[in-house]
Amino acid sequence: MTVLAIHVLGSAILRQETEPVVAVTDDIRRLIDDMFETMYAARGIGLAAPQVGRTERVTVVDVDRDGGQAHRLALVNPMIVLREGSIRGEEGCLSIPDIYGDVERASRVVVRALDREGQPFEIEGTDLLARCLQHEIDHLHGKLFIDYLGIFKRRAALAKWEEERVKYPSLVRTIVPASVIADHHDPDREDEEM
Ligand code: K1U
Ligand code: ZN
Repeated sequence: MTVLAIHVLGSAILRQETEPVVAVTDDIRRLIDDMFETMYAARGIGLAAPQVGRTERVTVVDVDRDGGQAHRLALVNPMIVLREGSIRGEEGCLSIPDIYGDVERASRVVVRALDREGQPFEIEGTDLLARCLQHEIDHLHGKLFIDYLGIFKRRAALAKWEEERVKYPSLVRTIVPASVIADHHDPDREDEEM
């Protein structure tokens, strides 16, 4: 499995509509596995294909962030079939590192998707899972959490991002897996970016 580079705000692919997956092939399964590897290495709770430079309608989620198998969710062609309630909560994005904002989302959703084997399933999400599913499905339609911020908060987030983005001249983040950091740990350098 491979830890993939993550595209950051400014990379055109983050604003593109994805393409529905016609068949869940070995290539899609490899993409799913690499996306889980990347999401855990970046310490995220979700990741969508455009964030790793791919146009397929695929996302992965694990809101428990313990790296175990039990809570892994791979969703191919996910679609929200029910939204209920509304709640504000803080969001971050692996494609806009160090920027956070409060977003109003449905408090409960039901999502229909295909799994890693191409089998249809439905998942109900509340709390952080509901928020994460909505955030990831937005990514699959070119939408980012900053789009929901009011004008002033959005302006402030973008101004902070202008300072941050100089760290990513090629508009991608290279994530160093925790195992590599442990092997070459330099106590004077605590961040994980390369
Ligand atoms: O898609 C992404 O960019 C991943 C993103 C998912 C997400 C985080 C928070 C709310 C909704 C969706 C992240 O994993 S950001 C990093 C993170 O782990 C985190 C940040 C804030 C709250 C909880 C987790
Ligand atoms: Zn995101």
